[in-house]
Amino acid sequence: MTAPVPAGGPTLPQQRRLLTEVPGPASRELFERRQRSVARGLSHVLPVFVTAAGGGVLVDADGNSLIDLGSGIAVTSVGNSAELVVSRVTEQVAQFTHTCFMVAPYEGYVEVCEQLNRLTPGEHEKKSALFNSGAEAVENAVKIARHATGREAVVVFDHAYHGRTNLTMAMTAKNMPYKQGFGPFAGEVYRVPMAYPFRWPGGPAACAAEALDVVTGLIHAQVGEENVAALVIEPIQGEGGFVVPPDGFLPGLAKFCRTNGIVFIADEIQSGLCRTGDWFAVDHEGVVPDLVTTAKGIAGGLPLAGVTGRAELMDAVHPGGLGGTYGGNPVACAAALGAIDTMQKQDLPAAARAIGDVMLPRLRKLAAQYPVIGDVRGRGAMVAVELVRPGTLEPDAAAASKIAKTCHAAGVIVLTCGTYGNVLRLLPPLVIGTELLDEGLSVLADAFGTL
Ligand code: PLZ
Repeated sequence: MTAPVPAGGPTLPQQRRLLTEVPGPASRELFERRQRSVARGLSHVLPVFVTAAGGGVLVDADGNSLIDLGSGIAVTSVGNSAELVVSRVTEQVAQFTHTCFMVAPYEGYVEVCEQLNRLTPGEHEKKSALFNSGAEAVENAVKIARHATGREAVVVFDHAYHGRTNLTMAMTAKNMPYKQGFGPFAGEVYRVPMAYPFRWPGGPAACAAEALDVVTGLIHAQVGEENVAALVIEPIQGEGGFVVPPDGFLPGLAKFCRTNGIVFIADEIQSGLCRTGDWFAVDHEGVVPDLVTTAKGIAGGLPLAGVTGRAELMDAVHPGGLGGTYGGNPVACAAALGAIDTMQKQDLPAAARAIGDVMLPRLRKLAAQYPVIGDVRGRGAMVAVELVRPGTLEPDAAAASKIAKTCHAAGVIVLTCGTYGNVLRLLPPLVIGTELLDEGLSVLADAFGTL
């Protein structure tokens, strides 16, 4: 028997309520069907089948209401089925669903590009192009940089995540599960160390300057500055462990790129669109990238991604050189306009900062209590704890997985990440209520007590 399905969106009762174990019998039955029909290569954080979602909760097929501290991996920043997303999408879907922007254009696409040009850092003239997924945006940013510079090499970082297509697999650092068995990978991708304060051999205070020296030294010695088309970096790394580079590192890289004619690409797919308390994570230090990739939070859950940047770079590519059947689909553009409108009207950068002001002190208190927590880091509503064997840097992935499972069973969705799988990350919708957030954090705190 499936429970009656409530309507999703912001009117969904904002509560944690467990009617069955998690996952319950209805989800387990659906999971059996899933096992028979869906490929094994797709995995789940938590196999509950969702029937409604809104604000900070997901409701499953058994009627359980779970607190969402993951936002579908930083996507539903405006909340699931947010009011302005639903109204714009509903209007658009009744009007027309597809023309292909390359066949016959429509205003929504142009409007999303205008918004991205306005919101991304820098006062220079900008242009944008739209795609379907984050990986596709990264691929296109590299295409544009290569075309504009006439160079081939791409520099990426340890712990980087840029996607699952062939080029972006090559750019992604972690082998399992993303790359294992999927080679050969695209060439001309060079990896350099990331400024990772918690794990920097010389300690956090020396990290920015030393990492800059190492990175620029490696590029000079092993690639040659004049061969580098682009340097691609997540201003706060996502899948790789929510690594926050120390102040000075990103501005230093941007300067090095400027000096050497290298296109500086900020992959803001996870960190952008209000998540870290600014519109973009690079805003924190006033860094102005040449190109910015966006996806995830931009369209309230519909598939849309963008590349935005200096007009002269974006326009370097010949007509017809960029595109795709669905890129900038009109329904996805309508969703993006609703999402961006919501971010502005509800001042979601401020909401993200307020969430960080609740989460970080509580997590730091937990860290003082439980030595398994080696580091607490992040900004705004993009925050994580890294778990280690007490007193060492040895990653404790088992502890991270156990805590996540304990939270799931108690009705709170938390995600893990990190090259070593030992980081618990929190990415609540930016519209989550304070009480719900508090309750979610209490469940997490209790989970540490059961380790
Ligand atoms: N760049 C910084 O975070 C997507 C990946 C989930 P797509 N991160 C979630 C998974 O296991 O597939 C991501 C990102 C950064 C690029 C991407 C890729 O975005 O929309 O998943 O292609």
